[in-house]
Amino acid sequence: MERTLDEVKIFVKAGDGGRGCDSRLRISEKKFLNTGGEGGSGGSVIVRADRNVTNLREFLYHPHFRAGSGGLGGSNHKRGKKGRDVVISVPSGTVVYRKDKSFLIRDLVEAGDEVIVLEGGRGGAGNAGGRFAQPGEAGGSLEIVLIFKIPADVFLIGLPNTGKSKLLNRLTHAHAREESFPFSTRHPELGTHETPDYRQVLLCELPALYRESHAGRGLGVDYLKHLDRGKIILFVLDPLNAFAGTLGEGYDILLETLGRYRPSLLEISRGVVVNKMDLEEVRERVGAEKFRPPDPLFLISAETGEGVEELMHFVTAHLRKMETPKELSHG
Ligand SMILES: Nc1nc2c(ncn2[C@@H]2O[C@H](COP(=O)(O)OP(=O)(O)OP(=O)(O)O)[C@@H](O)[C@H]2O)c(=O)[nH]1
Ligand SMILES: [Mg+2]
Repeated sequence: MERTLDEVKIFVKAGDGGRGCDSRLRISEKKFLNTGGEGGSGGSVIVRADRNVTNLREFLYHPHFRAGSGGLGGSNHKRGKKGRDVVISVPSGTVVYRKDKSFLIRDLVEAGDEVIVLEGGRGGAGNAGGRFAQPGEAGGSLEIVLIFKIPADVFLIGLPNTGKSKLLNRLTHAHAREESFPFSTRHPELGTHETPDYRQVLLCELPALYRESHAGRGLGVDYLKHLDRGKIILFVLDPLNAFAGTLGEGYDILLETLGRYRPSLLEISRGVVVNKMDLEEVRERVGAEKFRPPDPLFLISAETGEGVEELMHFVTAHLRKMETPKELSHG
């Protein structure tokens, strides 16, 4: 499976402004009129979210971008041609920062969102204004960091082997690897679920967490940065899991891992999914444990589909509620 590239650095340069023109028109024996036109402005550098771009891989190989220079001013007040803008296409969900990441330039959430990261240099004045013709302003240059955060609505997280991939595959057309061994999903997996009323919900499975993940063991916690964009996080649990003695313990490990990584992640809505309910042993353990998490609980089987419809009903109702403008939701 292809690695999702999350962060790249690129180097951009705006176009230089064109030189102004020095031109004189002789109108009589002793009289001249200055007619030199202004130089064209340099091209700008624009970063735009494009639905046809799905990752930042290309930038590893081509990190340099340069906009075109403005044309020279001409005689007879003719202005120089504007330099060619350069448009850098990135996936939706890309955050654009200045090089040290201390300054956020723009968060390009949706396809079509764009930002001018550098304006081209201004063209130099021509001598028509009575001054000497001027050289154009040099275009600036900048180092930019692009960070891709998966723009999913729903994230599936869990201890290893709880059935996240099977659930993702059941709900979407994804082909995430389902395996009987732990840590089989090594990179985020995405899929689009279509609801009965034709809405699209983007789901993402993150690689498994366990008690030691925050210390960098297993697959680490680096990919938790994607959760920033999530509207709902589903904790997928199964009571037979080798990485936790009980459902409660599994839940606590996940909650604690999120909180340690970034406390604000705990403010995102959650749902708890107990999977593998088709297995007798699972039903018995669930009955015996009397697990009562503080978040909405769903007992499902990703294998048979039992309980999945109810889960997605909760998810879509919640997403819809989040979209409702505040003024309307009062009534
Ligand atoms: N009986 C039963 N088995 C399931 C169910 N869901 C998943 N499994 C099995 O559990 C194992 C793990 O499933 P995956 O979907 O790969 O689990 P995962 O959570 O994605 O695992 P990692 O990505 O490794 O963390 C596989 O052998 C699945 O066939 C279920 O609802 N019922
Ligand atoms: Mg998986």
